[in-house]
Amino acid sequence: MATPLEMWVEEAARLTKPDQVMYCDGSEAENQRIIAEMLRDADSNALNEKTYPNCYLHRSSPNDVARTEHLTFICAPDKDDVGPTNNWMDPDAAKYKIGALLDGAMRGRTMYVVPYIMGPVNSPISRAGVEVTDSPYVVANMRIMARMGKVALERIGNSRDFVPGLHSLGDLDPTRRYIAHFPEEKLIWSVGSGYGGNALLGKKCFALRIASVMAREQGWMAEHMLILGLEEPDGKVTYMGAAFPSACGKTNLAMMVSALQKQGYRVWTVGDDIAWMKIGDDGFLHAINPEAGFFGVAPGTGMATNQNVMEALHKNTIFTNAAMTTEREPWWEGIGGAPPAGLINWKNELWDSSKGPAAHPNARYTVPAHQSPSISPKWEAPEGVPISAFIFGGRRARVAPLVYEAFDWQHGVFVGATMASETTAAATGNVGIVRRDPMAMLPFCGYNMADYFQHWLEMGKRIPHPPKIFHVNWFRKDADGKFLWPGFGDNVRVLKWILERVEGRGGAQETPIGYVPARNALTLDGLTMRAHAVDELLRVDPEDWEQELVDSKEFFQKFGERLPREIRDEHEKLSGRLQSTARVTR
Ligand code: O2Y
Ligand code: MN
Repeated sequence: MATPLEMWVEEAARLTKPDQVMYCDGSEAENQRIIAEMLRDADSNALNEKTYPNCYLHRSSPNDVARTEHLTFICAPDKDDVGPTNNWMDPDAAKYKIGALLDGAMRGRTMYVVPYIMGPVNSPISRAGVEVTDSPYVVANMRIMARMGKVALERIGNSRDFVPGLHSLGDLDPTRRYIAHFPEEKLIWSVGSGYGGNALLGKKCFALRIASVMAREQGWMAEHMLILGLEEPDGKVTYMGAAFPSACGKTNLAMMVSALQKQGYRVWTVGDDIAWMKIGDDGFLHAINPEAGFFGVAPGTGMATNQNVMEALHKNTIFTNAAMTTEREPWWEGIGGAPPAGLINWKNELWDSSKGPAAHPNARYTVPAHQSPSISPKWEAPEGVPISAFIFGGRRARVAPLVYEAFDWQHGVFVGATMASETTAAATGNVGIVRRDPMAMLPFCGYNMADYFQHWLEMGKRIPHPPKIFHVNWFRKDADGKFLWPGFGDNVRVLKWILERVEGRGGAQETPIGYVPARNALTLDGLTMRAHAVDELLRVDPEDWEQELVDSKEFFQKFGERLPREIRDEHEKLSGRLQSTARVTR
């Protein structure tokens, strides 16, 4: 008798009509065959075997270089369940429309069946998925990003307990590209893209969009959060989850080399992008990293910004849309040094400066997480790590201070729900535009975000020892437009204050928006910062926050009556606190 997995694969094959179907076991021998298949295409190269053993460079189609939010759909019967911040399609209409594109899409190709586990193999928090794909590049990446093959097949066995995902490159035409999620069926269909989040279905599609729906139904949390451990001089490690919109240095924070390492404060990486969290028997929220690798942005990454990842990248890594030197080594802007002569750019052309950046700005590396020197000894702990603090963040030139702590869980949910960041896309002229991105989940929540806020509020009532909630902003600028805070490894100074607050000993001062560090409560030794700059970093300007309230109210209005009452209450409370501060200072 066929298993549910085999039956689903047969159904997918009936639709897409591949020449052959190959079940992946995840072995090294199989991986070498898949890589050989990948290299048969002109768009992939093996890199320097001496300096980058087992590393490859893949060039995607130039029209397929990033996730495509406008082509990403949540397909639920009721549009209101999907909410105003997602694209909606009726499930039957989606099956009809996208089914037509998938019909025969794998003719002449191999369908690879990739069973995988998101999370440590023996963790009760982990979940299984199966991706069928016609892209060997996707298989090779999935093998790095998830626990793939035999282990997953064994876990799934005869059960129907897996999230199926059907992926085909199609013809890579953006007008025939769809990334569709069916939350009722817990099913993913993706066609027309071979890139990143669109094609590696375990990542954003399963681990966030579908998992966020499962988490709400089952009482846990699937969040767009890095997970780090901060070790103190006595060896105790405190774990924190942090959510940032893109371009806020999330990977660098997760893999930071601490500026306070000599004083005994060290940062350990558990995950760089996604956290799945359940309430443990000890009453703490326990987090696992569902992924096994990092799919990080290469440009801007160098020894000065992320030494750990740079050390990790020298073996077993797939680079996507990076440039390549004459030595067959990967190269990108920000790796350090001037572009070497003879560079081949991401489009496979001999590069010169008239051609723009040599690497695509969204060029990526896919690297096994365990290769990072910063990887936590607990990163595969089946029970996960207990989370003591959540950190929300954004890129704000003015409004948000360096760090503040929410008054309580409900206020913290409001802080997350009002998260916003300023855009950095200089190429399009869109610099400094404020974008709301609640909990950094706007593109990744698989259901109505108003209900998502409600889920956060409900979880707060259920967690006996909830994490304290903080907000950080590494990007505040002075009147001359210069960054006030050095960032990178010095961000550990802020983590140290957060840790001290968790332990009930950090000095704090109350403001209308929450608690900021008291004067001298931040460890700044070794930094040459003027007292004025520190004051400026921590300043809360009531006028800026009044404007912020206007802006967030406008955003919340999208959700109409569905917005939880508690969020409205927090909005009013903040407004009241700002007004009384204004009265006192006037
Ligand atoms: O453009 C893509 O497909 C990748 S997006 C991505 C990759 C790794 C981690 N996070 C993200 C994101 O967009 O949040
Ligand atoms: Mn992400």
